[in-house]
Amino acid sequence: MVTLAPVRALFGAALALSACSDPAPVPTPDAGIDAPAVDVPATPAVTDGGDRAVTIRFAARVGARPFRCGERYPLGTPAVEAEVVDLRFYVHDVRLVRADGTEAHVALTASPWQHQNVALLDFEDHTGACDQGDAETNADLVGTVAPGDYRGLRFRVGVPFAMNHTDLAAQPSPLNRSTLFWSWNSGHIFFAATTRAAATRPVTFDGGLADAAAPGDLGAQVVMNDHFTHVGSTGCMGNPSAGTAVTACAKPNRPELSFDAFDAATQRVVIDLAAVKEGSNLTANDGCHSFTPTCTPAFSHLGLDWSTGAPAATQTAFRVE
Ligand SMILES: [Cu+2]
Repeated sequence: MVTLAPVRALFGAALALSACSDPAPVPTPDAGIDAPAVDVPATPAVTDGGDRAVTIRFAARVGARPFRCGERYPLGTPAVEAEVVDLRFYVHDVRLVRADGTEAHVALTASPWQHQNVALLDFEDHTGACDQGDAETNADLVGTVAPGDYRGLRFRVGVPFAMNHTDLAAQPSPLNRSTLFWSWNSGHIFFAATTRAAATRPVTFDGGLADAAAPGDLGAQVVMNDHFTHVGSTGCMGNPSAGTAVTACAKPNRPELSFDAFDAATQRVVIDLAAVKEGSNLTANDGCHSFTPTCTPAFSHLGLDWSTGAPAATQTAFRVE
């Protein structure tokens, strides 16, 4: 028997509490520590007065279709029809690349979307099922760069270590989004891509998922399954709220993207939600909050090795058009 609306209402409340109840218990630190000394500097700006304005445009798609809140797409493996809920991510360390391979840093102009060379790209507009962010969207990096003949583009996804482990309430926009922040210890959610698909699950009388066919269970019901891809640093050591600074994170989880051929004047960087969700079953669980092996496929598509937290040459989620 299918009773979509009542169960969905029950789950609305449950999801609001559990939507991102990460961080999970902090894993034991292991090899690959990202100590601040080797982490990415926050502000490698070039400002010699001769710089020229540059805009690096992004676009969001789901396969070949534009990403739009309120629309449904076939997503995941096996493919299911899912609504889109969220697509936002931070980028930093933006560089244009010359023909000889040398780089010029793009200094991002301070704005509500850009702070100290960190930018938030935001493709959800709070319509339809998009209930994580707000109405505003941002698809452009706006900055300046030294004059030059540039052929390529490089950037990292995430918030630099030095800016990632502070009190959310003290942070300026765009670093102040509560739905893109875990805690002082774990810091920001660098990349958020969430979908919502109908899934059939055993449900208990109080709306929770049944652990067994216990008395009071309602039996199999259609519920709305939010599937998260939440990427952020894990294994972070320290407890800032107790006065102990975070000194390092075992798994930095900051992808580095590199495109040999990119013309800022005519091209865009496309993030493809379908590629992010490829290989993940969107109705089997609530997805990935960076702490569990359910992250493995999405991390690979974003160019990360989940087991080490290091960048990997496996990304399929970004392309140039
Ligand atoms: Cu999460």
